[in-house]
Amino acid sequence: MTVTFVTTNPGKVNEAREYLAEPVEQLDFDTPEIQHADLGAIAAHKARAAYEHTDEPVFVDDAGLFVDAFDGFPGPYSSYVHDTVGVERVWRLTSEEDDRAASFRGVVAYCDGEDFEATPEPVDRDDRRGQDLSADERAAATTDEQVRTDEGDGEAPPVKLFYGVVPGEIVAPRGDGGFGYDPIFEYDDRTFAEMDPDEKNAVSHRGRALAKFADWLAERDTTE
Ligand code: ITT
Repeated sequence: MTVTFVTTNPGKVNEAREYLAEPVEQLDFDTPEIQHADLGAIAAHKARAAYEHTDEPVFVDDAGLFVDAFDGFPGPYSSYVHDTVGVERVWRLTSEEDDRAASFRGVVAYCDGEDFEATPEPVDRDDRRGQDLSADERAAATTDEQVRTDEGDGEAPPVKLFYGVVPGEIVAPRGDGGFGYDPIFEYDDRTFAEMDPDEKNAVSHRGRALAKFADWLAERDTTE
């Protein structure tokens, strides 16, 4: 089965192809994104919109850079900050802080209109909009889960979420590889931009989320 990765970002597609046994096709479509403090809610909404657009099995990815000294900013606003403030100035702002710790967080969200009968221990959040999750529920939503929302016209298809996190430190830009914030994110003495794609995948937020997604897809294929 071919899975379609709906994203405008070819860097993400290269990383996904390293992980998934299934052929991955990119659909370069700018899926509408809701504003939300929680990446999972953004990704679930994005996956459902992508599925409605294609009517095929799709996955999307939503990621962000969370700087500890700024209480997680830019986090879900990483794309906007990247395009406005820019990576160099994010580094300069962070360099004025004693604490330069940060993390990349990412969520892969999959939707194919099926009910995911084979999902191990799915959490069914029936009839609940991601936007209405309480703070406690959002805090709890850091494990892989199935999210179902009712968008009004009958039942919206469920979405399966896979989370990944990697801790690191913000440093002066180094390296030519990767994309986005990679040049200023250091993990184990190297920035992500100084790593090959497979090295980055082995430790990155996306790699961790994709590994879980790949396992789930493989298990689902064998149980169907
Ligand atoms: P989509 O079409 O998939 O949404 P995007 O590039 O807008 O592509 P996100 O909204 O998920 O993706 O990304 C938010 C920002 O974080 C954006 O500026 C990315 O370049 C950056 N980013 C995401 N993943 C990253 C990674 O692995 N390394 C460096 N920067 C990353």
